[in-house]
Amino acid sequence: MEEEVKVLGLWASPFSVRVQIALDLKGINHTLYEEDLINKSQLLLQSNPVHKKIPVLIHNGKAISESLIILQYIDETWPVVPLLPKHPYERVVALFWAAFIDDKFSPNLRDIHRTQGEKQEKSIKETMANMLVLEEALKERPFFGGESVGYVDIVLGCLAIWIQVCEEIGGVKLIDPHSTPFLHVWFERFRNLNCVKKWLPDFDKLLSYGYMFRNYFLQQAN
Ligand SMILES: N[C@@H](CCC(=O)N[C@@H](CS)C(=O)NCC(=O)O)C(=O)O
Repeated sequence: MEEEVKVLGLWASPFSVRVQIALDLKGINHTLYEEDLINKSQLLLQSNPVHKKIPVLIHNGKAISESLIILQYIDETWPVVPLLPKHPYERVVALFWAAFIDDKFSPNLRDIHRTQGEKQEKSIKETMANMLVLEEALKERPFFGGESVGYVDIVLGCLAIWIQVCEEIGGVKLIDPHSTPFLHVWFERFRNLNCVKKWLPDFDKLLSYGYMFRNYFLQQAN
Protein backbone atom coordinates (compact mmCIF):
# COMPACT_ATOMS: atom_id res chain seq x y z
CA MET A 1 0.00 0.00 0.00
CA GLU A 2 1.20 3.53 -0.81
CA GLU A 3 1.89 5.30 2.51
CA GLU A 4 0.72 8.87 3.00
CA VAL A 5 3.03 10.64 5.44
CA LYS A 6 2.48 14.34 6.17
CA VAL A 7 4.21 16.48 8.78
CA LEU A 8 2.60 19.70 9.95
CA GLY A 9 5.66 21.59 11.11
CA LEU A 10 8.05 24.47 10.72
CA TRP A 11 11.68 24.60 9.57
CA ALA A 12 12.77 26.41 12.77
CA SER A 13 11.01 24.13 15.24
CA PRO A 14 13.32 21.61 16.91
CA PHE A 15 10.26 19.50 17.75
CA SER A 16 9.25 19.37 14.12
CA VAL A 17 12.79 18.63 12.91
CA ARG A 18 12.89 15.63 15.29
CA VAL A 19 10.08 14.04 13.33
CA GLN A 20 11.68 14.75 9.95
CA ILE A 21 15.00 13.24 11.02
CA ALA A 22 13.37 10.12 12.48
CA LEU A 23 11.40 9.55 9.26
CA ASP A 24 14.52 10.08 7.16
CA LEU A 25 16.51 7.65 9.28
CA LYS A 26 13.84 5.02 8.63
CA GLY A 27 13.88 5.78 4.89
CA ILE A 28 10.31 7.15 4.91
CA ASN A 29 9.50 10.05 2.58
CA HIS A 30 7.21 12.75 3.91
CA THR A 31 5.62 15.98 2.82
CA LEU A 32 6.15 18.96 5.12
CA TYR A 33 3.26 21.41 5.50
CA GLU A 34 4.82 24.59 6.90
CA GLU A 35 2.59 26.18 9.51
CA ASP A 36 2.24 29.88 10.27
CA LEU A 37 2.03 29.78 14.07
CA ILE A 38 0.35 33.20 14.23
CA ASN A 39 -2.33 32.05 11.82
CA LYS A 40 -2.65 28.28 12.27
CA SER A 41 -4.22 26.17 9.53
CA GLN A 42 -7.58 24.46 9.97
CA LEU A 43 -5.77 21.18 9.38
CA LEU A 44 -3.52 21.83 12.40
CA LEU A 45 -6.41 22.92 14.63
CA GLN A 46 -8.41 19.84 13.68
CA SER A 47 -5.46 17.46 13.93
CA ASN A 48 -4.18 18.65 17.31
CA PRO A 49 -7.24 20.21 19.01
CA VAL A 50 -5.81 19.73 22.52
CA HIS A 51 -2.48 21.57 22.22
CA LYS A 52 -2.87 23.24 18.78
CA LYS A 53 0.90 22.86 18.34
CA ILE A 54 3.27 21.53 15.75
CA PRO A 55 4.51 18.96 14.98
CA VAL A 56 1.68 16.69 13.95
CA LEU A 57 2.35 13.53 11.97
CA ILE A 58 -0.51 12.47 9.72
CA HIS A 59 -0.01 8.87 8.66
CA ASN A 60 -2.60 7.50 6.23
CA GLY A 61 -5.09 10.06 7.57
CA LYS A 62 -4.41 9.39 11.29
CA ALA A 63 -3.01 12.30 13.30
CA ILE A 64 -0.40 11.88 16.05
CA SER A 65 0.76 14.82 18.19
CA GLU A 66 3.65 15.56 20.55
CA SER A 67 7.12 14.96 19.16
CA LEU A 68 8.25 12.39 21.76
CA ILE A 69 5.12 10.33 21.16
CA ILE A 70 5.45 10.73 17.38
CA LEU A 71 9.01 9.36 17.57
CA GLN A 72 7.76 6.30 19.45
CA TYR A 73 5.02 5.82 16.86
CA ILE A 74 7.54 6.08 14.02
CA ASP A 75 9.82 3.58 15.76
CA GLU A 76 7.04 1.03 16.21
CA THR A 77 5.50 1.53 12.78
CA TRP A 78 8.80 1.27 10.86
CA PRO A 79 11.02 -0.95 13.04
CA VAL A 80 13.98 -0.85 10.63
CA VAL A 81 16.89 1.11 12.21
CA PRO A 82 15.47 1.08 15.78
CA LEU A 83 15.53 4.32 17.77
CA LEU A 84 14.62 2.95 21.20
CA PRO A 85 16.37 -0.05 22.77
CA LYS A 86 14.36 -3.29 23.01
CA HIS A 87 15.47 -4.08 26.57
CA PRO A 88 12.87 -2.65 29.01
CA TYR A 89 15.46 -1.07 31.32
CA GLU A 90 17.50 0.56 28.55
CA ARG A 91 14.27 1.68 26.95
CA VAL A 92 13.02 3.49 30.06
CA VAL A 93 16.46 5.05 30.58
CA ALA A 94 16.15 6.59 27.10
CA LEU A 95 12.59 7.77 27.87
CA PHE A 96 13.84 9.22 31.17
CA TRP A 97 16.48 11.34 29.41
CA ALA A 98 14.02 12.49 26.78
CA ALA A 99 11.64 13.62 29.54
CA PHE A 100 14.52 15.42 31.30
CA ILE A 101 15.40 17.21 28.07
CA ASP A 102 11.84 18.36 27.40
CA ASP A 103 10.68 19.04 30.97
CA LYS A 104 13.82 20.59 32.43
CA PHE A 105 16.52 21.35 29.91
CA SER A 106 14.40 22.86 27.15
CA PRO A 107 12.33 25.32 29.28
CA ASN A 108 15.54 26.77 30.77
CA LEU A 109 17.11 27.07 27.35
CA ARG A 110 13.98 28.77 26.04
CA ASP A 111 14.23 31.34 28.85
CA ILE A 112 17.74 32.32 27.75
CA HIS A 113 16.14 33.22 24.45
CA ARG A 114 13.01 34.91 25.78
CA THR A 115 14.19 36.84 28.84
CA GLN A 116 16.83 39.31 29.97
CA GLY A 117 18.51 40.51 33.20
CA GLU A 118 18.26 38.36 36.31
CA LYS A 119 15.82 35.90 34.80
CA GLN A 120 18.14 35.27 31.88
CA GLU A 121 21.15 34.88 34.18
CA LYS A 122 19.26 32.30 36.22
CA SER A 123 18.31 30.31 33.12
CA ILE A 124 21.93 30.41 31.87
CA LYS A 125 23.13 28.98 35.22
CA GLU A 126 20.50 26.25 35.17
CA THR A 127 21.21 25.37 31.56
CA MET A 128 24.93 25.09 32.29
CA ALA A 129 24.18 22.74 35.20
CA ASN A 130 21.86 20.69 32.96
CA MET A 131 24.56 20.48 30.27
CA LEU A 132 26.87 18.88 32.85
CA VAL A 133 24.16 16.36 33.73
CA LEU A 134 23.80 15.46 30.03
CA GLU A 135 27.58 15.29 29.62
CA GLU A 136 27.66 12.72 32.43
CA ALA A 137 24.80 10.77 30.84
CA LEU A 138 26.60 10.61 27.48
CA LYS A 139 30.11 9.91 28.79
CA GLU A 140 32.47 8.46 26.19
CA ARG A 141 29.87 6.81 23.96
CA PRO A 142 29.63 8.03 20.36
CA PHE A 143 25.86 8.52 20.76
CA PHE A 144 23.34 8.43 23.60
CA GLY A 145 21.98 5.44 21.66
CA GLY A 146 25.40 3.70 21.92
CA GLU A 147 27.28 2.99 18.70
CA SER A 148 24.57 4.51 16.52
CA VAL A 149 22.13 7.39 16.67
CA GLY A 150 18.98 6.77 18.74
CA TYR A 151 15.95 8.37 20.37
CA VAL A 152 17.78 10.64 22.84
CA ASP A 153 20.25 11.79 20.16
CA ILE A 154 17.39 13.00 18.01
CA VAL A 155 15.57 14.59 20.95
CA LEU A 156 18.61 16.58 22.13
CA GLY A 157 20.35 16.99 18.77
CA CYS A 158 17.50 18.98 17.30
CA LEU A 159 17.83 21.48 20.14
CA ALA A 160 21.57 21.86 19.59
CA ILE A 161 21.31 24.55 16.90
CA TRP A 162 18.99 26.41 19.28
CA ILE A 163 21.65 25.95 21.98
CA GLN A 164 24.07 27.77 19.67
CA VAL A 165 21.53 30.54 19.07
CA CYS A 166 21.12 30.90 22.85
CA GLU A 167 24.91 31.00 23.26
CA GLU A 168 24.96 34.00 20.92
CA ILE A 169 21.97 35.72 22.52
CA GLY A 170 23.09 35.05 26.10
CA GLY A 171 26.80 35.74 25.42
CA VAL A 172 27.78 32.40 26.95
CA LYS A 173 29.35 29.10 25.90
CA LEU A 174 27.09 26.13 26.61
CA ILE A 175 28.53 23.31 24.46
CA ASP A 176 32.12 23.88 25.38
CA PRO A 177 35.16 21.74 24.36
CA HIS A 178 36.55 22.15 27.92
CA SER A 179 33.53 21.82 30.24
CA THR A 180 31.47 19.48 28.01
CA PRO A 181 34.02 17.75 25.74
CA PHE A 182 31.89 14.67 25.02
CA LEU A 183 28.81 16.71 24.11
CA HIS A 184 30.95 18.94 21.92
CA VAL A 185 32.24 15.99 19.86
CA TRP A 186 28.81 14.30 19.93
CA PHE A 187 27.10 17.33 18.43
CA GLU A 188 29.61 17.53 15.55
CA ARG A 189 29.11 13.81 14.93
CA PHE A 190 25.32 14.15 15.04
CA ARG A 191 24.99 17.22 12.80
CA ASN A 192 27.17 15.60 10.10
CA LEU A 193 24.98 12.53 9.68
CA ASN A 194 23.29 12.52 6.26
CA CYS A 195 19.83 12.02 7.72
CA VAL A 196 20.39 15.02 10.00
CA LYS A 197 22.20 17.70 8.03
CA LYS A 198 19.50 18.16 5.44
CA TRP A 199 16.87 18.98 8.09
CA LEU A 200 18.75 21.03 10.69
CA PRO A 201 18.15 24.75 10.18
CA ASP A 202 20.91 27.01 8.96
CA PHE A 203 22.49 28.78 11.94
CA ASP A 204 22.42 32.35 10.54
CA LYS A 205 18.83 32.03 9.38
CA LEU A 206 17.81 30.63 12.77
CA LEU A 207 19.69 33.37 14.61
CA SER A 208 17.76 36.12 12.76
CA TYR A 209 14.53 34.26 13.42
CA GLY A 210 15.56 33.87 17.09
CA TYR A 211 16.21 37.62 17.47
CA MET A 212 12.90 38.48 15.82
CA PHE A 213 10.99 36.27 18.28
CA ARG A 214 13.10 37.46 21.19
CA ASN A 215 12.02 41.05 20.52
CA TYR A 216 8.41 39.90 20.28
CA PHE A 217 8.58 38.06 23.64
CA LEU A 218 10.40 40.91 25.40
CA GLN A 219 7.75 43.37 24.21
CA GLN A 220 4.99 41.02 25.43
CA ALA A 221 6.68 40.79 28.85
CA ASN A 222 6.62 44.62 29.31
N1 LIG B 1 5.72 19.24 23.60
C1 LIG B 1 5.52 19.62 22.23
C2 LIG B 1 6.09 21.01 22.00
C3 LIG B 1 5.80 21.52 20.61
C4 LIG B 1 5.91 23.03 20.52
O1 LIG B 1 6.23 23.72 21.52
N2 LIG B 1 5.60 23.56 19.32
C5 LIG B 1 5.61 24.99 19.13
C6 LIG B 1 6.54 25.39 17.98
S1 LIG B 1 8.23 25.04 18.34
C7 LIG B 1 4.21 25.46 18.73
O2 LIG B 1 3.52 24.81 17.97
N3 LIG B 1 3.80 26.61 19.24
C8 LIG B 1 2.55 27.20 18.90
C9 LIG B 1 1.78 27.63 20.10
O3 LIG B 1 2.26 27.46 21.24
O4 LIG B 1 0.69 28.17 19.93
C10 LIG B 1 6.20 18.58 21.32
O5 LIG B 1 7.18 17.96 21.76
O6 LIG B 1 5.71 18.35 20.21
